Amino acid sequence: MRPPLGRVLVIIPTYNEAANVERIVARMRTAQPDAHVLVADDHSPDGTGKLADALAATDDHVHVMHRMGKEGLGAAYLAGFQWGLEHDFGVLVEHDADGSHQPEQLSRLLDALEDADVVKGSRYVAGGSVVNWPRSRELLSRGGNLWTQLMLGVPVKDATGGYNAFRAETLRGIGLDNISSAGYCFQVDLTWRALKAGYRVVEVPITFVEREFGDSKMSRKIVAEALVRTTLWGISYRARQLRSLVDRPPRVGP
Ligand SMILES: Nc1nc2c(ncn2[C@@H]2O[C@H](COP(=O)(O)OP(=O)(O)O)[C@@H](O)[C@H]2O)c(=O)[nH]1
Ligand SMILES: [Mg+2]
Repeated sequence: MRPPLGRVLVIIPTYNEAANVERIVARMRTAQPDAHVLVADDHSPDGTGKLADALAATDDHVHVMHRMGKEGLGAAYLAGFQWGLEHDFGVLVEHDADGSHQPEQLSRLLDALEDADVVKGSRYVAGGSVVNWPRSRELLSRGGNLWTQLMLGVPVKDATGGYNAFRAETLRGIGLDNISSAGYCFQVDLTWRALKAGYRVVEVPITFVEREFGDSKMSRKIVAEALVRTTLWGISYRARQLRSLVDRPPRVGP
């Protein structure tokens, strides 16, 4: 049996999410009244940080981290994780600000975390779905996940997904010091590290809904980063596999 989960911190990274931040924090506070929320804002020019400050001023379960400037999703999450670990949260959750992730489905992730070290909200397991995504975006996501499975041999259908719950012990165990992935590949990076360290990673179905307000920060650079890094990890992983096969050939026969 794993230890009890402890207090939950939901980290919501924001860059220009003024149209979304109040709504998503309110939904989370209603869906999970005991959970704390940390908005990690990269000095959004549209005033998202100020809106979050106003929420924090009247709610002791809402916190805001003001960062110097846009440094990518990965860096914002790493800073949020660090803050959560320092403040003794037992569970750290990644959650988008734009309505793509449903706060009402967090209970699924937390239930599964009772018997896991990492739980990934998954669009691509039975019961999971994607709503209103352009076909091109879904193809990119499915292709990216297929490539990740091929390169890394990971038994995870939605490695790039961004709705994830970690036990604090898992994050401490995998170590956060030398993670430099910035975009989607940050999610693959964490999943891959957790699996390599022997942690139990479980997927639960989620409904991913394309944002209604504000703009996606997805870029070619983010896709290229994910493609290059996953491929390099895969090559070195496959080379290690090959070396260990050569060093210790499988025994044949009785
Ligand atoms: N703090 C911070 N948040 C970011 C950054 N880039 C994206 N985000 C947030 O990460 C979440 C997902 O980003 P989004 O642009 O919706 O990506 P998409 O859903 O893949 O199109 C949203 O809450 C964004 O505001 C960044 O550089 N810094
Ligand atoms: Mg989004």
